[in-house]
Amino acid sequence: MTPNTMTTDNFSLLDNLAIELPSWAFGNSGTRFKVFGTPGTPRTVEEKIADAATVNRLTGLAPSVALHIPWDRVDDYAALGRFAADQGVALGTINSNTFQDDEYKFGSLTHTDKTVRQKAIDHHLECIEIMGQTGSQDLKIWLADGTNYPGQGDIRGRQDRLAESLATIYQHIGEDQRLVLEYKFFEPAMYMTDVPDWGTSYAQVTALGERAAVCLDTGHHAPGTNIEFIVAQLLRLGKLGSFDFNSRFYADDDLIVGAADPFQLFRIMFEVIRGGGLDADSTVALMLDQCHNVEEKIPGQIRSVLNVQEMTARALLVDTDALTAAQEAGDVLGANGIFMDAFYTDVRPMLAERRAAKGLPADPMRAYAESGYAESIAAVRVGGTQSSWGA
Ligand code: LRH
Ligand code: MN
Ligand code: MN
Repeated sequence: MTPNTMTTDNFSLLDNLAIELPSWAFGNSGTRFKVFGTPGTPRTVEEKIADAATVNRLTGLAPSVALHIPWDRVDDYAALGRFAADQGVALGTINSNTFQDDEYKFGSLTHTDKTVRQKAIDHHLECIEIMGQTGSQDLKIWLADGTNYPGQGDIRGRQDRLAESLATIYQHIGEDQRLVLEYKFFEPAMYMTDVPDWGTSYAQVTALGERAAVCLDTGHHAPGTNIEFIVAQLLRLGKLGSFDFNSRFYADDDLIVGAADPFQLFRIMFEVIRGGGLDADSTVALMLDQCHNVEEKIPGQIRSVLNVQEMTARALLVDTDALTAAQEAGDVLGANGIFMDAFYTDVRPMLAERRAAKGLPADPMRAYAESGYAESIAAVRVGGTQSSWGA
């Protein structure tokens, strides 16, 4: 039996951890039953960015903010970029939205009507133009396209039209830009979704070329799916472009990452590290895609990035030499024990020390509560319309 010698030698990789925040996490969200308002909720994109920058100031983990178009449409994106930079963050991924217009009732990039497909393509071209102005690298495409009843649509014809539409969009992706295609197994389509799984996304992006990759949203899988396997496979194939982190108990809940299943997050981060996804030259982009329906939004985002950091730190503790030796010796329980030893280690004191050494608050949740920021935005952000998921 190989001795298990856990060390923090690899902890320097934690310095490479950067988690992009979604602008829409700071707006009000809810279910089809009710959207609750919260004092201090942003009314403008700038206010969303200011909240995201607060999360970054307290954690040092969230240097960029993703925008969703048209929710975050502004007249001057270069000015928005300067505003973000003044706050200490950058503008990141541009997310397209072809799921809220009446014309898209029967699909967008897959629609049988060429004029609807063209409208959806043109929307993506607008997003690429915005990327030029914000300096964003990634165009993230998630499609609500799909059907509700067997026979409603021609499954194969829809794939063909999707391929053609994506190829048109891809022609406009710049040398330093990427197209990432997100999959989701169901919802809003209930019978058949046009990009339901990593295999479909992989097939579509592979046909496009080098600058197209898969986006893995952790909430978009059937219960019981082995997500870390997908992570390992996509990294192996060089096609894991980005993550949308969140967690789910049932369907696409968009709950705080690591809240539902911290062990799953640990296993995912272990595969990310194993596949080089945390190396300095990694091209895997980590992002949250969450909503905070009943909890406070800024602490919700702080908790989320800390959860990713904690599970990453635990994954870095795995004694990989001992693990490989146990695996190769057929030592099933020994290998499992090495893995679990790392998972069960409480890294919070070590991370608090690291933060303090870097001039960050040792306890960012507490620092936020004591900062007075929540009270100040509640006092100042009166009047106007609070932003919400979808606006
Ligand atoms: C779809 C999704 C996708 C959207 C976001 C708001 O469920 O995960 O990433 O852009 O939610
Ligand atoms: Mn998503
Ligand atoms: Mn989702």
